Amino acid sequence: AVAALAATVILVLTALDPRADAAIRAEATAARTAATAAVEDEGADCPVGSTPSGADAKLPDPFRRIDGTRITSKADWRCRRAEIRELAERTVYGRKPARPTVSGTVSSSGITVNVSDQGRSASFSAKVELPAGSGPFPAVIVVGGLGADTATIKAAGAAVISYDPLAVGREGTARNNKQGAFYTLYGNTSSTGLLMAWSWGVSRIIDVVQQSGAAVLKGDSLGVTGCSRYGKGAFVAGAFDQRIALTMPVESGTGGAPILRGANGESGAQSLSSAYGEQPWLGDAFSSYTSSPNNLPVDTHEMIGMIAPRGLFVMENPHVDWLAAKSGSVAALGGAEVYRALGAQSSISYWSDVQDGTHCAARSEWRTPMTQSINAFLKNSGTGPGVFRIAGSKAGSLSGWRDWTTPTLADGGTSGGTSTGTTSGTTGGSTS
Ligand code: MCU
Repeated sequence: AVAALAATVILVLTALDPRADAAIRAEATAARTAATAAVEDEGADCPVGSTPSGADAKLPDPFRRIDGTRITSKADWRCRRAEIRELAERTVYGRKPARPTVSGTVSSSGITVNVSDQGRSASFSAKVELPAGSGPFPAVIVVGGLGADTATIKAAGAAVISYDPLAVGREGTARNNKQGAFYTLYGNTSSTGLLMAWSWGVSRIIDVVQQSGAAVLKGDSLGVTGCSRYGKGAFVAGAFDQRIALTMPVESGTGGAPILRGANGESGAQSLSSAYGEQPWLGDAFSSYTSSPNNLPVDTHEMIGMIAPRGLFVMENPHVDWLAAKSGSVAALGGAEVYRALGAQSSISYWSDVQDGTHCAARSEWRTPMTQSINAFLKNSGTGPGVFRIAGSKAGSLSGWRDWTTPTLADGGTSGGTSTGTTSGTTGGSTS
């Protein structure tokens, strides 16, 4: 029914517009292609200097390079993003290794993923549920079983790929004995935390979908979502894989979307040391920052910037203080400045103004914007919701958190930026 409705919309558009249906579709596809990338990390070749030290109680300037200069063009964002990616790996999440050897299968009911690297191998799988109609379908990867509104996803015409991240990074282990497919490959003493391991698993599912050809699922039309701890994982997955067209973290709390500098000071919110200690979600290196987040060279508004200009819909719950929604609103407002600078403001949405306080409930308020997001970013139909609905009780103010302004970035080529320092990033296989 939804596919038929979409077809009707296209027909109506075609009737209103003298151009052919194909021309409209091509234009929409070009717009989408500009946002997503063919590869996981377009900045893997960018040089990144050493980690800056020094405390700053305000949010770091997303547009200022490690060498102190500011970017001036949209093209400069590629290597500035790589700096943020690298600093986030070093200090918050741990290393995401380069793609290992990946193989697997995709069917209408499931995906198998086989990974191997330097003689070690592991496998995991995911369940597939198709929407009505005929494929190939866009799809949303649902991290963990909690609370994702799979009915809305399917009603919008996207398949659901249910992925159990615990098979890739188990909870309940000591940091020096991590378990799961990621750690089978990279060692149980890897300093990479579970969120990044889960995110790596999402990327390997995408590898398999893309390798399989578009018989069942469309590898260039994939989203990711999850709630709570799996919202943290969905957030990290979207930030660290530029092939993901739509990221929808739900009620992710401390260690997810909310600014790390805000968690310890937000009334009732989970503290950084609590999130660090509850499970090995964050990387081992984060232990240095749990009581001094002002020393972090990055914050999550910049991880949101890593998702820009791709589709992002952040959902939060203002009724449970533990979930740090006020810090979440600041992250979204700060990250939106990157979207704005890149000319993609309508691609980020945030919504915490909801009635039902149950953690990970499927909320009626989110149905329409979620459907709109799937249509815009996974089906090339219309634009994203482009809304910011922040609950008054948890409305943070960006102005108190920044001392930088948002530049007008030129459309042209790259500028400035010395290339000193070590080249690093996703080229190495080591995670410790
Ligand atoms: C919001 O995510 C977590 C939270 O960080 C934990 O402290 C709490 O125990 O569980 C939440 C969650 O995953 O709930 C299902």
